Amino acid sequence: MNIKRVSLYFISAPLKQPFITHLETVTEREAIIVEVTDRDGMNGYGEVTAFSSPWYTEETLVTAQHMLKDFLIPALFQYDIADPKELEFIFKRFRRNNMAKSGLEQAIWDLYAKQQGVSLSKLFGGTAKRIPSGAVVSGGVSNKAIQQIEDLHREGYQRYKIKISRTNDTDILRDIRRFFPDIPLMADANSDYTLEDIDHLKALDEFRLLMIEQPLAHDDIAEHSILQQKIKTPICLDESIHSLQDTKGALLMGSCKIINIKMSRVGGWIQAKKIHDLCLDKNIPVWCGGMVEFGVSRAHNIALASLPGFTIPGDISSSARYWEEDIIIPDVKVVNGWISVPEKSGIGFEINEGRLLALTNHKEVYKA
Ligand code: OSB
Ligand code: MG
Repeated sequence: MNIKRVSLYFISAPLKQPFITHLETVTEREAIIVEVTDRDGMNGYGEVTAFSSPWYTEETLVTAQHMLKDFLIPALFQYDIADPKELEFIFKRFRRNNMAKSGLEQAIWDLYAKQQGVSLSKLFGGTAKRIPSGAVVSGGVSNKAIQQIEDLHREGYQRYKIKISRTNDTDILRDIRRFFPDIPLMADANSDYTLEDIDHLKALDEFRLLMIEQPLAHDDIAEHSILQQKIKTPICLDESIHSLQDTKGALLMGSCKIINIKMSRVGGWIQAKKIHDLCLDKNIPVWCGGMVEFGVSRAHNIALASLPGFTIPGDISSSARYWEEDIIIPDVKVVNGWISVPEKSGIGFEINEGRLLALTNHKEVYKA
């Protein structure tokens, strides 16, 4: 692929509105944008979506920098790869650190697709020309959540996800259902419950949720299978799924009926595609999760969500929900509830270089 350089842009920007879960409130979003450049000066882009602190996964942007600098980039430079598929074996000897891997792997796939002159969607067998959009609403106070849903509904969003916790679920769901009896609604618990809450969780069936996302421990597979037998609401796993192997375990045990595929959580395109293919084969619907991300990650997500197994609207919303100005051109727009899948090569968006540089606090360049 003639890769001659990897550049890391350490960026940060304030969110237009804070992203709130019972675990953390994010107001300022940091990320690493990975740029790989070939000998002809062509660039590919990826995004490390780890957070500043390890509240969602164990990684942080500092651990990702360490992994990229000391292991992943040197390993990449050791081989003259002809196809990004080789990265699976090159990165395999470094355990986990999936978000660091995903950022670099994405950039290399983007470059490869541009070298071949195809879109990432087409390269991975995407079939959808447009993808349905869903949005996430912070829990907290009912009237705020209801207002947010009303605004999003006007924009045509096709699925609503509310963040819940043990101390704030029934009331807010009841209030939402009173206003919107029939909207496609789901709840994300970010692992706030235990099996002792089984009766409480059973009672949530009355809200006819599309699914409940990650009710139990972030590192659990087994107890979710017990819970799934006791509740009608389909369970969707998020935090528990880091790999194809985790997915196999969850499906074998019946721990969920739906999987949230986040490319960054599973280490990139190759693993995401494998999970997708397994779920498609086993008739398990999947959807594409979000990371309150900048446009580069959003662009990869759009391509991923165009694959045929993605039958449920994901957490891919307009750039304008979070950003005053995104780092891609054009920014991601939801029109009547849909996002169109670009046909241009690679991620199909240009980099907004002025904006990227304006958000960059620090840059590191590594040469092959
Ligand atoms: O649990 O799905 C989650 C964002 C960051 C970390 C974890 C999660 C989320 C979301 C997606 O809920 C929000 C978004 O990107 O719009
Ligand atoms: Mg989640």
